[in-house]
Amino acid sequence: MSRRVPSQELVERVTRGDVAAIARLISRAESDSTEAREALVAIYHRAGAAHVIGVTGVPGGGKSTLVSELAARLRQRGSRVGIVAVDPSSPFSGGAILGDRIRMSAIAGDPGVYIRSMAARGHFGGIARATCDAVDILDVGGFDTVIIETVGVGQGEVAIAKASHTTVVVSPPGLGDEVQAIKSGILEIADIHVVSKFDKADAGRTLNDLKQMLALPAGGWAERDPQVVAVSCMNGLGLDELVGLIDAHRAVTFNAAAGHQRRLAMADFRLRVTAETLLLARLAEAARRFGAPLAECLERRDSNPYLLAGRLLEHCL
Ligand SMILES: Nc1nc2c(ncn2[C@@H]2O[C@H](COP(=O)(O)OP(=O)(O)OP(=O)(O)O)[C@@H](O)[C@H]2O)c(=O)[nH]1
Ligand SMILES: [Mg+2]
Repeated sequence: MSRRVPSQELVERVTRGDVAAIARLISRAESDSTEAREALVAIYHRAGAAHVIGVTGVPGGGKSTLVSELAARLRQRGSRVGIVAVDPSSPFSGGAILGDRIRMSAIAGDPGVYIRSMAARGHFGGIARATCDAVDILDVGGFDTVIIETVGVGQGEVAIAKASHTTVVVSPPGLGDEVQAIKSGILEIADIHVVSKFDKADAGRTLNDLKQMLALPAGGWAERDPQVVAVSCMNGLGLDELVGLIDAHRAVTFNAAAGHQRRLAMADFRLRVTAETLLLARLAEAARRFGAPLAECLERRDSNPYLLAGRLLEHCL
């Protein structure tokens, strides 16, 4: 192993765009080492410039392909793009992870693009918290756009969208049952809907179905007025339009007044997932120090789990 680099030094190196330092600090954020926190605090104070785009949708819907096409277009105009893939550990996933797609794409080997997979281990809040930290690290590292790819299969994955300024929901054609996407709660989080793989024969129907669903009055998403764009990564259809929509949405969320609510929602999410990490660490410590007699008491059935868990939590404050 290489020498243990002090956190402060890592922060300085990240600020200079040192990719090895970026990778190392993201790993420390992932493992949630207490000593990393000081560095992450310093990072947080320097971050806030990057446009964070969340890309989510059903497994195999074409997210990674879209992300790499998007990144290539943003690169053409000089942006530096960080990509964080929240690893689809879900059994539903087709397993084509971001890296596989990227290796075949126009941005392969481009130093202006940094790709990182977040390990999907531990409790969900921990992954979300580490993802937020990773976004900040990339931001400070000079990536002006950071894209988070996440599979929209569970509440938790969907929640990651709350960490982004602009949420893109990808719906491929031919799923048969479009209601699937509504059920999983991903339709309503979209700022921009992409109907992907629009080179496919049945894609027009999916676009119409989606537009009809969005036109329904009581859908909850109606007031968000999401945009819809049909895209094919095979022939490039709709990609420039998508970039235009993303730019327009960025302008709104970065506007001091118009974007305030959205940025507040992001901050609220950040607060909760970070609190979850802190709380779980404290709980582990409390259980280690005070858990044994409580467990004895519970084993004798002298009390009940709810009361005793409450006692344990009192030690967490
Ligand atoms: N015809 C067509 N196929 C596409 C298009 N975009 C992606 N695909 C194919 O769809 C499959 C899934 O693409 P991915 O980009 O890996 O999809 P994903 O949503 O990232 O998948 P997971 O991360 O596994 O959930 C691949 O075989 C792609 O080649 C497109 O625009 N047109
Ligand atoms: Mg993917």
